Amino acid sequence: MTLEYKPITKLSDLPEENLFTSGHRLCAGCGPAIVARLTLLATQEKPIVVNATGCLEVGSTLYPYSSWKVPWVHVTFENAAAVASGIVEALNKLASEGKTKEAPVIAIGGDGGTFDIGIQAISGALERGHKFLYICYDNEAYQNTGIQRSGATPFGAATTTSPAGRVIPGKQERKKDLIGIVLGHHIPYAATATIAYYRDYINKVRKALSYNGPTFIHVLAPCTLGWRYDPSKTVEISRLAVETKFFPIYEVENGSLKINFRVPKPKPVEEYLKTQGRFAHLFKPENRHLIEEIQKNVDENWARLERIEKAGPIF
Ligand SMILES: Cc1ncc(C[n+]2csc(CCOP(=O)(O)OP(=O)(O)O)c2C)c(N)n1
Ligand code: SF4
Ligand SMILES: [Mg+2]
Repeated sequence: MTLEYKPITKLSDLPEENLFTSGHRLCAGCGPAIVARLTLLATQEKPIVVNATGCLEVGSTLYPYSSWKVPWVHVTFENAAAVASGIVEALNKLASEGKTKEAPVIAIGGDGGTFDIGIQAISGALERGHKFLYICYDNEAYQNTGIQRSGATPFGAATTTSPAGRVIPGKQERKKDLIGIVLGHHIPYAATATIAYYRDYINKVRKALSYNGPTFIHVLAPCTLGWRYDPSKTVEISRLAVETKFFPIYEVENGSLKINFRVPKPKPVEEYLKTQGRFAHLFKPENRHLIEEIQKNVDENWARLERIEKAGPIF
């Protein structure tokens, strides 16, 4: 189902009823819970949601309860995109026979279910061109099973499978370029976002659902438990990720990249790192050079995005 793009400018433009209800068992201050709330506030028509295994699914649907006041399907860790594409085609067939209404279809999965385990199903669905929105809520580790590192965990972060200690100072590999991977499928819309900039995120969900093809949003969603910070700081940390250019906010429409927040006076990356226990070891004298390395990577990544933006459409 293709919806007309109606951006919001103020909170009162949103519906009063939230279709992701309170009473779930996600942690206080859980970033992914905020993603779910904002997503269901954004959709103009009731969507069908396909949810991969992970904190969001486990914490919002403890049998016999559910926080989702929309049709919602839990699928295995690896195949949210495959199930979503099947639902899209079933709806198309039924609608063509006048047996049901069309509905927007949204697949949502964590970084483990997206960057790593579900990537094959996502690639297939994007390549086949089904009209659905895939949202990756990125809390930068396999949080539900005990904070294991994923392909989305940033360089230097301590997790239970990249512990900071005598052997290594946290994760030794860089985060995958997820948007780069999905753009390899020449989809019409892909974007990054984070919860502090809720209007930007809501409008991106609306814009994505207005495209007649597969669309993708990668939304940074801080995790109080795995990132080790006070639950009251979730939004602040999500904003700092943007203000330090650690997590650039941009969108790519029909191959043209636009940086949505230019950050005229970026804060040093350590302002972001020091807010989280997972990076605490980087502040020891013997690891300070790693903060410089992270700053260099952040600056290089930003310069790369600016080059792509300036060069014009990439496909
Ligand atoms: C194929 C498979 N492997 C492992 C698991 C166990 N498992 C359940 S949730 C989860 C972590 C999910 O990580 P992510 O997708 O990042 O979501 P998060 O829990 O961080 O929200 C894992 C490993 C599983 N359910 N299925
Ligand atoms: S562990 Fe992290 S992602 Fe999971 S419910 Fe708690 S805050 Fe949310
Ligand atoms: Mg995760």
